[in-house]
Amino acid sequence: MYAPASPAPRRDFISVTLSLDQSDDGSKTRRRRSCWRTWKQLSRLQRNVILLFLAFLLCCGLLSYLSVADPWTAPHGRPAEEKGRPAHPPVLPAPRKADADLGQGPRPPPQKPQRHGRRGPPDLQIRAPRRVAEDGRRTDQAAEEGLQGESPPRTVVSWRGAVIEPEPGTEAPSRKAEAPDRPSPQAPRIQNQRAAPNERQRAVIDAFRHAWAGYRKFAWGHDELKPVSKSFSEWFGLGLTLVDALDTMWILGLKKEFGEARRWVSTKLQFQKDVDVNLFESTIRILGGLLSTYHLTGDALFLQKAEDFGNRLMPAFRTPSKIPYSDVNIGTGVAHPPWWTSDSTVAEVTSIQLEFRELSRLTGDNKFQEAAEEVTRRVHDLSGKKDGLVPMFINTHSGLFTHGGVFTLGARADSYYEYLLKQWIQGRRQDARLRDDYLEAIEGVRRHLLHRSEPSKLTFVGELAHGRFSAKMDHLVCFLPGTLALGAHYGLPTDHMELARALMETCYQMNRQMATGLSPEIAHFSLHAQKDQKDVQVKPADRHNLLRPETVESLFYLYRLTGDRKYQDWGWEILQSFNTYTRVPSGGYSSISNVQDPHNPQPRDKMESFFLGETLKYLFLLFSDDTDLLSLDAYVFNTEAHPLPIWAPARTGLLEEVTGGPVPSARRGRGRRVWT
Ligand code: DMJ
Repeated sequence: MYAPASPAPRRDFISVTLSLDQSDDGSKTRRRRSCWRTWKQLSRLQRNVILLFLAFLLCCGLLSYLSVADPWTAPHGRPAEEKGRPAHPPVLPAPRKADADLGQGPRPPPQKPQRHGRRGPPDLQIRAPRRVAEDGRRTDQAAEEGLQGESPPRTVVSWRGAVIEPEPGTEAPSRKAEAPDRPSPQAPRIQNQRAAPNERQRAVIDAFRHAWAGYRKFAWGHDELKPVSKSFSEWFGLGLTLVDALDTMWILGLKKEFGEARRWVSTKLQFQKDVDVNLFESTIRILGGLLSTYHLTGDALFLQKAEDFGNRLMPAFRTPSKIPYSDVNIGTGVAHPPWWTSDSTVAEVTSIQLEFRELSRLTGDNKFQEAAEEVTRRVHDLSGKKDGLVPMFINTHSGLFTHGGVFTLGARADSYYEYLLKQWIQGRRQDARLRDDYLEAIEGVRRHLLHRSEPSKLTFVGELAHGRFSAKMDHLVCFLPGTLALGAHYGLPTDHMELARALMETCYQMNRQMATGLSPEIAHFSLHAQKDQKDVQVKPADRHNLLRPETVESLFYLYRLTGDRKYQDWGWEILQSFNTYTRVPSGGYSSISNVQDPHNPQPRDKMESFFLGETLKYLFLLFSDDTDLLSLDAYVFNTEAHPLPIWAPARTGLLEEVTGGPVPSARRGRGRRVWT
């Protein structure tokens, strides 16, 4: 107990002595009285300091709770009024003169490189990375020296802390990975036999070029462009936008841009870096981007990089439960969960399988596939689901769901459902468990999450928290119409296609009913008809738009699989809105803070890598009438829009790709096929 020697004098320092009193009999009452006496004996300064410290702890606890409970505790605000769109809406900051020249190759932005800032939802933010290691610098230098030949540097790294020693799993890519340096069977069709781009596709190419110009001038080789401040931000320090955009450039036919980016990958992209990466985000964007670019180009460089990167992610799976940690240091091989929890996000651990499975198929090294599929197996067996719907968190020690009772198809759960279907398709529809889990989940959605709004009766997918329905739908959920349509194309119930159409209309209205024509991050739907109230309501905290792809992604699937041109028209409207409200004249596009104010959409000064990797790619494909361009019978898109081949029947060999699967009737096009 605290025992002051004399009546507490005022001091300019704190001295608290805690000792266990041997004579204390341990009675709670005595302890409480003694604590109170002790408290009274403290000086005011001492009490204030202690109170301040407790308040600080309380704030930390509250913040941490909010980051988990955020979706459920969004402040209720009056729906903002929708204003008419001005004929000449305000543009984002005007370009500077110096922006003109693009021919001289990328110039470094006029600022010091930033340290790796953390990005993403607050609950994914992790500790600041350590310095780039000495050996990392040497590796970079080595890469520079090897520039002429453009052969990727063959570095040997270690997973044992700072000790550098060879280990088979982290050596330069295996012979198998180096071997297939020919274009995949699909690649020539994409590069040489496609029709000239139509007018709308040319508009997408123009948008891409504009976005790329900003990235090239102000953020070259960095993760993300900050188009308004003409600078960049780092997340992993791996040229995220560039890698995410590689296959889009190839598909759009931007050879010059692609060549320049390829050279950067060859000479600058190094994974021997002391940096933490998020397993999911880096898998879908970097690993997925490298694998799909390899498939489209046949260029072994991309497979070598993919294998190197995949190896560096593997320590994430070394957990007691085999459920991977959220983060892994690709230089030291140390993996860990976020500092405040040992949980991982369910969507994150279940949306890396397409990429890891494909990496195994290409390299012949099963460890990637085994690690990822073990997660699928364990999640399949888990209790705590509600009619196929999964909670949002899973513990890396116990392997069990945590924070149960909350069910959403939005953030933290979304791509779990997407990857059930897509893994089933990728594996030639052999694994019935994946299909059945998917079917059960869609029935769970119907039973618990599907409602209709008033007055227009829009079908939407809400959320369920401990038995209470919330009429709230993330824009992220707009991946679902496309996924449902894809499932129906592969013979799943036809009512999935009906639901897809209904949800597609809703996602379109989430854009259409905003004054800018762009969806908010989260929409709330009116459940009861009220005078002058629209179906889609937005709370002040939710009215931002991050240039996300989900609506146009689903429009692509719906058009490709139904041929209904209204979906192209809807996508065209959205592209116009991006151009009107998010295009920064000096280069790039910016996410905005207020989709309801066309006079001041408030640019947030950030161009997410998925705008190039996904949004513009899906728009380009949506406007194409060529169903052979990345045919849905030959490719499955990962959740970052990177196309990966559907596997061929085993007898045709590992490196062959399927161009239609075991198809009973229509091999391609829009015909519906049924098989199980
Ligand atoms: C992308 O990184 C992926 O589509 C992911 O599945 C969800 N979030 C973004 C796009 O909104």
